Amino acid sequence: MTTERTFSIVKPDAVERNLIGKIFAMIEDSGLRIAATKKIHMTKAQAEGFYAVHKDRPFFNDLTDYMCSGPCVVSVLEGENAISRYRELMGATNPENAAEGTIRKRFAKNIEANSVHGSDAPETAATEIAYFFNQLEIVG
Ligand code: RTP
Ligand code: MG
Repeated sequence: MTTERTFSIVKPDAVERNLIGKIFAMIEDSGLRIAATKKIHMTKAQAEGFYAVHKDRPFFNDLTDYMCSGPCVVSVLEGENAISRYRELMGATNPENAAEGTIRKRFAKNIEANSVHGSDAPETAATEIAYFFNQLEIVG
């Protein structure tokens, strides 16, 4: 198996409630490593670019408003099978369906303000990492 990278966002609802450290602790306790991280406040245009894959979905405008409503923490996570492991740690999109012990079960407010984002495939991970970080900022 090879080391993989994935992209994570601690979303505005979680940053606003001072949950960055608790979410990072869950990430590190799971064995994933934080290879890069920074706090940002996205513009509407940046949020629309990031979630362009959802541009035709009914929730797109609400989602992009929410993602630029306050600061986020964007990170690159690294480890064996990091993409699927982080998706498992996050839990289901809707916290009502999220399993016990997941970040969304513990912290998410609702299906939109669901505390974290994680890439869903190697191609999206590469695109999302490059959207926010340059290679010099990532230290594995
Ligand atoms: P993410 O991309 O943020 O990691 O979440 P995901 O894969 O679990 O969910 P996805 O289907 O990609 O949706 C992206 C984000 O859009 C918001 N959402 N709102 N109101 C709604 O029905 C609805 N559905 C999705 C959530 O913030 C979701 O994480
Ligand atoms: Mg997604």
